[in-house]
Amino acid sequence: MTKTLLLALLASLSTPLAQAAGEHSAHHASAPAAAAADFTEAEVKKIDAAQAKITLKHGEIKHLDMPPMTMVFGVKDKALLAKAKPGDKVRVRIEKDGARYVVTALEAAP
Ligand SMILES: [Cu+2]
Repeated sequence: MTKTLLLALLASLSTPLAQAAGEHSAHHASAPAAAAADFTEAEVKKIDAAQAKITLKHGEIKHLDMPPMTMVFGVKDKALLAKAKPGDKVRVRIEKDGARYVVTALEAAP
């Protein structure tokens, strides 16, 4: 009984939030969805395959409101690390995953 009430309460609380999120994305529907995670120019500084980490000197990441800097990222898939080596100029897609930033795509710079 208590559990049911709690679930009902949670459901009623989360519904307005979900609607707000839906309206928010609808509001920005005119911009391409990919704009939320555009590719960012970067230079590979260091690769740590064992830890699935990559150090990048990246350009401005507009969708994350981050200025250019050198920092360490996690990677979504370790296989991405095989595509690059230190010194390479690359383009990466960076996305926020909870409290950390992860590289979800990586390709050689054109
Ligand atoms: Cu950064």
